[in-house]
Amino acid sequence: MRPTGAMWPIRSFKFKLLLYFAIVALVPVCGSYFGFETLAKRHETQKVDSRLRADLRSAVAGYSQQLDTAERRADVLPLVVVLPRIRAGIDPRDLLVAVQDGRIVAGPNRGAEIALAPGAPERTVLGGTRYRGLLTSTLAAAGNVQFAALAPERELAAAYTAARWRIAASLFAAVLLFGSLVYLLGLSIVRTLRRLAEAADEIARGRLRERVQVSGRDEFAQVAGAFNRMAEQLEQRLIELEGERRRAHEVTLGFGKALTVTHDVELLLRVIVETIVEATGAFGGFVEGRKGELARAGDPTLDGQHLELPLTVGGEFFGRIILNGPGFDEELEETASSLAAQATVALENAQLHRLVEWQALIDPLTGLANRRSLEESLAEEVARAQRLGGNVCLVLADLDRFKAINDKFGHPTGDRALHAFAQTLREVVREIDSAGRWGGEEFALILPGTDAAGGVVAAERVQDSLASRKIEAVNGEPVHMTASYGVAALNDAGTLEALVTAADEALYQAKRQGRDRVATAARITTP
Ligand code: GH3
Ligand code: MG
Ligand code: MG
Repeated sequence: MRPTGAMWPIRSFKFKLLLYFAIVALVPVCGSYFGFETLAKRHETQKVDSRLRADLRSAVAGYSQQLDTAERRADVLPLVVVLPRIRAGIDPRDLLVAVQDGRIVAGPNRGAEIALAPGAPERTVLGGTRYRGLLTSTLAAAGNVQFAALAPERELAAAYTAARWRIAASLFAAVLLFGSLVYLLGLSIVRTLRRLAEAADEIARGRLRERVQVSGRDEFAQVAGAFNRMAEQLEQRLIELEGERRRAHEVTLGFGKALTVTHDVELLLRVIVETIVEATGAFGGFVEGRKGELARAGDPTLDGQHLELPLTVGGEFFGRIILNGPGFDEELEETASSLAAQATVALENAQLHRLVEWQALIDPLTGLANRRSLEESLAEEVARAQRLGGNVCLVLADLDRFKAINDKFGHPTGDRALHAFAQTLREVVREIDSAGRWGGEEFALILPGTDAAGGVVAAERVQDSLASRKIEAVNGEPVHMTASYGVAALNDAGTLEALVTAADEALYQAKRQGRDRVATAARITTP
């Protein structure tokens, strides 16, 4: 527990309680003390007064008796003799004196004046000692005699002091008793509060299993109960948060991994929409591209709230993700946007990857497949033909005297001519055929399911098409260009290597035979 006010330097609640109690209790206790003291004083005085009255009654009665006896003997006794006789009925603590005309005539302090009014007890001083005294009225039948009973004030004072001590002791005992009760009460409150504070500290340290013992049904028990319920809620919430965090972590991890392992755009889009749907708790969602739906997850047709996330890839509009779910707060929208942003990066990477891949397989001058791509295609087709049975025909074409064109018109015109031949190939080949640049001014056609005769037909078609094509040099002059063709089929050659060698040899043969012609190992066709 931390002290909150500088006003109260006392840190313990039980001492504060005790202090409050002392302030609240001391005023009535002091009042009671003075009240009780006055009462006790009066009581002690009354006790002494009635004792004095009893003394005098006894003295007067004793004196009358003595007088009667004396008369019978016809003998008058002096007071000095009578007084000791009647003293027997007097309280041993008191003095008894006989008084005549305001002066003591018998008993202690004989001859001294006594200043007492008859009938009313009063304070008086005799021989330096203070007394409380009571005087009878004059007993007329016995020669103006009065009796006075005297109780020493010292005795009265001692009684007062004893009474005062008794009162003080009782009040002190009462204060002590109540004080102890208050202290114990404070102690029990403080213990409960300390238990609460300790438990709260434990919870603050992350130990959410901590609970406070609830005993009784008072307000403290209610506070403890409320505290326990709060701790339970916190624990529950933390478990939920932990679960959510783990799920988010797994989603992010899986998402990141999925985005890096594939450059397949279709697969990427599916992963993206699935992840965003899961992360936002949506019913479903789909990616809408320029030409329609590209991927979907869950059920986006259910009744719910919509959220649209645009996908801009490489600075261009790619499409948008449309989500449908029970609701999207700011946090969920942020999550979805952040995932969409990551998705954008992955899609950009996929596009770049595709471009690089394309560049690796395409000849940049002609836009046809390059040597590597042609070799891969050829290997694939040969393998398929060998596996399933069938044929593959390879046609190699080489531009005739191309060096001369370069020399005559310059390299840019040579490039133009290469481009024109590539266009010719493109126009002639079927969908399933592949055309590419074999290298320099050499080109290749791969014709699956075609024998050498079919290859010759295709080569002749190219030859015809090239003959009718108008090619212009950079300076506008027409360029006449022919090519020689070597044709070979797998079924004749046997293996891939033999096929290439046979086609090459056939081409060499066509060149030797005079160029602008188609040759197979077996047959040569002339224009
Ligand atoms: P042949 O009829 O025997 O094939 O004669 P040719 O001149 O075509 O053969 P050669 O192998 O002597 O010359 C090939 C020429 O092709 C040489 C080279 O400069 C040219 N060439 C190769 N690649 C390119 C290219 O990309 N652009 C241009 N402009 N010329 C190229
Ligand atoms: Mg050549
Ligand atoms: Mg050539």
